[in-house]
Amino acid sequence: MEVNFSLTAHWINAQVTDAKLLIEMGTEKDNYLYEMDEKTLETLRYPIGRFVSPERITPEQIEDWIRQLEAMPVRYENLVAKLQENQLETPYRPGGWTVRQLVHHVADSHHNSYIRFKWGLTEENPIIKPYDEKGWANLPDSREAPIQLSLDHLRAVHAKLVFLLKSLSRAELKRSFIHPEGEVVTSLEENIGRYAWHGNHHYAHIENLLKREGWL
Ligand code: NI
Repeated sequence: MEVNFSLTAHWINAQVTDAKLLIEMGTEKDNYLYEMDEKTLETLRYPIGRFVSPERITPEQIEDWIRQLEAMPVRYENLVAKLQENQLETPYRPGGWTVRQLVHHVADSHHNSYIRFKWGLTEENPIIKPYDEKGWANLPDSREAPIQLSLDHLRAVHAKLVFLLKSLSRAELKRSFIHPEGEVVTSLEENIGRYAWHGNHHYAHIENLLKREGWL
């Protein structure tokens, strides 16, 4: 992946490889090549760690995840609704998505997740349809559209999703779907946790950027 963007430097070129992030930066006077180590990159990418499903998922855990999903749209709204255009166009890390792309991505991703819950509830172990996240994030509605569209979208999708999830029986929560990559079976209850994590994960990307920039 290669992304070009300008900050205070004259130009910056960031390349993410599997293990490290290479940043070339040019100012009026000098050019720099900065190699970010694997640990720093991992922390920037996974500020709250990767999702790990608990070995045993309790009803209390599920309730807590649902509460997190319920509160999420307002938390996002409070975090980003007042940001200026230049702030929305700032990548959360060198070579990463901008705040605008992150907000649109969360709405798109949770829209897909809502559909996966419905597939899982109405079909026997359906194989879900993955989507190209990076491709979607580079479509015009992710790169350029006002974030309010996705904040509204997220509010509607989460309201409907939470309504559905609160109505599910223990047996329905144990239903599952299959991801075609590696044929991984995911239960609906685990998927609730995954998307609570996913919302918090991207929220932390934005919050940490705002803190670093002194914008909070
Ligand atoms: Ni994501």
